[in-house]
Amino acid sequence: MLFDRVEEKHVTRAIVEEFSRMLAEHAESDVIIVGGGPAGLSAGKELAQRGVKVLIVERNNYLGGGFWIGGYLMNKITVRAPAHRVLDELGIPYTEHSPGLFVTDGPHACSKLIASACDAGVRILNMTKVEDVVIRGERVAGVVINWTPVSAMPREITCVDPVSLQAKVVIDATGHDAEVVSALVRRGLMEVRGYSAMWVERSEDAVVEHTGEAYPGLIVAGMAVSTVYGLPRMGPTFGAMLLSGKRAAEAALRLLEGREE
Ligand code: 48H
Repeated sequence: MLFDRVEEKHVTRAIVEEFSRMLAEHAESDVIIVGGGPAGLSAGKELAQRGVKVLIVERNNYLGGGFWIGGYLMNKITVRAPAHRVLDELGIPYTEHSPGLFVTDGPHACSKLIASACDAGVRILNMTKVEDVVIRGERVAGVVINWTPVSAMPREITCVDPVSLQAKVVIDATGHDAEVVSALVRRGLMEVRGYSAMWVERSEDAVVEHTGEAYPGLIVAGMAVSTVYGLPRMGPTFGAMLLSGKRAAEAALRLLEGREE
């Protein structure tokens, strides 16, 4: 026989035991990143490379968010200078389509970004939806999670309580819906303006500049920043998502080190 002798029970035990160990270890993390799109992955990679214990919680069964496919279902990704330097860091090939505008393939770019986060040591919970926050005093101190399929079932046949994960810092990288922030908005603790109309040249600088702590213990990154502060959208160009992730990581490091934002 080509393969070692392994039975079904061994496969099942391997999965259950390894998953349970990982989840138990991450009942508390230094940083929980909600959303595994370009902003969340970029933040996770930067933090894990610096030895921070990071968990990405992603509601889908795949990572990458909108980074797999560019605009209009065409899998070309664009970034504007200087964000092509991030593509260099990740070893992603690209071409300069016009001065300052770079094009790469979505699947290649996205899979390299995911691999870089995994290589750095980020742990990932897929098919897990963040539905609420943990609050300690005036500070976000974790997230409330449930299996994604639970929220897809009719309310009358689901009575599955969620569980919680604690973290010193939470990053909302959930994209357009800013779902972690929304949990604070529902309680009257924050206000959100909603992202504004498309204006590429204004949007990307603004997203990176506004990336940071939006509520004690909660940092916003990526498209969620536009939603929170009413910034213009940028369409299918991703440089600001990558640089916002890096900036969110820097903000998280400052909070972990006890330095105020
Ligand atoms: C767990 C969740 C939850 C939840 C959502 O949409 P994303 O790719 O977000 P960003 O900010 O990294 O990148 C935005 C970019 O993809 C984009 O759409 C751009 C640039 N648009 C411009 C424009 O003009 O429209 O990824 C967010 C991720 C996804 O994977 C979601 O599944 C996940 O977050 N997510 N995960 N719990 N409650 N909500």
